[in-house]
Amino acid sequence: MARALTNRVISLILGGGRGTRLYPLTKSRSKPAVPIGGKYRLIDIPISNCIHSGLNRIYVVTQFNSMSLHQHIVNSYKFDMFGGGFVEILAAQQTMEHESWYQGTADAVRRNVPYFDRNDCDLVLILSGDQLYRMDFGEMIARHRETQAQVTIAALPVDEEAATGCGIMKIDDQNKVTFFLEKPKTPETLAQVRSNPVDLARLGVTSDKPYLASMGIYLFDRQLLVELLKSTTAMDFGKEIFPELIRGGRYDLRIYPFQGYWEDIGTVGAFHQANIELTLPNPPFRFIENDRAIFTRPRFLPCSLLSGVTVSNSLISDGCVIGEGSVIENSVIGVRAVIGRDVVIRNSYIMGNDSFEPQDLKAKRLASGEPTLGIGDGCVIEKAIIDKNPRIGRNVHLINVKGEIDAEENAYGMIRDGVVVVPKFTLIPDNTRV
Ligand code: ADQ
Ligand code: ADP
Repeated sequence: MARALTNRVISLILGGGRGTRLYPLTKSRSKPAVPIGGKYRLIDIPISNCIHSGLNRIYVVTQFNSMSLHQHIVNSYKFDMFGGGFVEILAAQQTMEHESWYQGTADAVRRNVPYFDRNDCDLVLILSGDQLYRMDFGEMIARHRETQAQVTIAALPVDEEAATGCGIMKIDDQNKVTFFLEKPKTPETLAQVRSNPVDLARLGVTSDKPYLASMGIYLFDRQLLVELLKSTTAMDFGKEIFPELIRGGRYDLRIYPFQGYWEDIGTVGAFHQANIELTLPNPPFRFIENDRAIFTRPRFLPCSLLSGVTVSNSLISDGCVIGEGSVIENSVIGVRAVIGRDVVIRNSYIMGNDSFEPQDLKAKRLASGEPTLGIGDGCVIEKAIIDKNPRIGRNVHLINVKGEIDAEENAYGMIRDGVVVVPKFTLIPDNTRV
């Protein structure tokens, strides 16, 4: 992709509101810092897509900046290597004018206008921070410039079930957006936003996906974006800004059709599923493909030590120790995970540990009968997410005994979307049943 097309573009990654849908993974960290795929963090996905697309001026807009997010970004993205770009975190903070947190996506962008309203930027690429996909934004930018659109929205054909969770668009024969409705729920509204079969055929879409969903990936002419944000109080792009822009008919909004793998992983259920799907023999998403690797922080960790372990369809990250007789199936095991003997782990994401447990501390804990770092002997863990640095005792079963879909938070975590989630640093006594 010619540099000239992309070097006047600034990317803004929306790193999350209050993170309630991913709670308790966001209990003590900002959403972009949530670990994914064993050794990555959510923020690595949009940043890597940007870098591969020749975009190296990137802001991450987030409600709060955790030490780990800052460390991760500083240690992973050293942009002198990429020719003078940057990745910077813009955390919501109280100022003389604004006391509160960002009120929505448009508000988050509005409060950061000074960072991109500059003469060396003519387009602003707005991205979500909680999606798993690989896209060449360079092509989208080229299409935007070619068509002289004012706003281009990446669009994915979806079925009816997915349509209810997305902003849905209708287009004309020039791919201009003629209608935008955020999360249509009723049969009437769904019928209203269903695409014309002729348009779908032109895009090469099969008839079981008759809705064009906004992927939350927007390319805006910088001046128009600044004007809009200054002249309105709209808090949200999907609910307010797009419908309003289209209603007047004065603006040129187009779609950029996309048909590759793309998943919104903003809920516990979707996040769990996306991680488990990485373990399929033919995963729908790979962290490296055609030289387009997802980047992350380089670590210097030893290889994992597995003694007499039965592993199938699983990802085992570096620095793990897994004890004899354990069985790991359809699971992702994150960096530095410590798993005892005769443990069974199925359909789970074990995030691992931030550091190794010092030998003397481990000895002290063992002597006093306390659980040590990791997962103790004889545990059974199914359909769970175990956040970092757990101390799970022996013979603990985390299997959602009652088959609940959602259960209130207690000392061991909570159940969301049928997934048992154990927050960071949780201590679970021997023989506990969840
Ligand atoms: P949602 O994902 O439901 O739909 P939203 O919750 O607004 O929309 O999140 C969009 C992105 O912005 C996410 O990455 C989120 O974390 C982030 N975000 C939300 N509020 C924020 C805030 N206050 N500060 C910083 N970041 C914030 C959107 C669109 C739909 C589209 C789907 C596709 O509204 O039209 O179909 O994305 O996933
Ligand atoms: P997260 O990124 O999971 O939100 P933190 O904010 O706790 O986690 O930060 C994790 C980082 O902090 C790790 O990269 C690690 O360097 C450091 N860290 C966390 N816990 C410890 C510890 N007990 N000892 C040393 N370093 C730690």
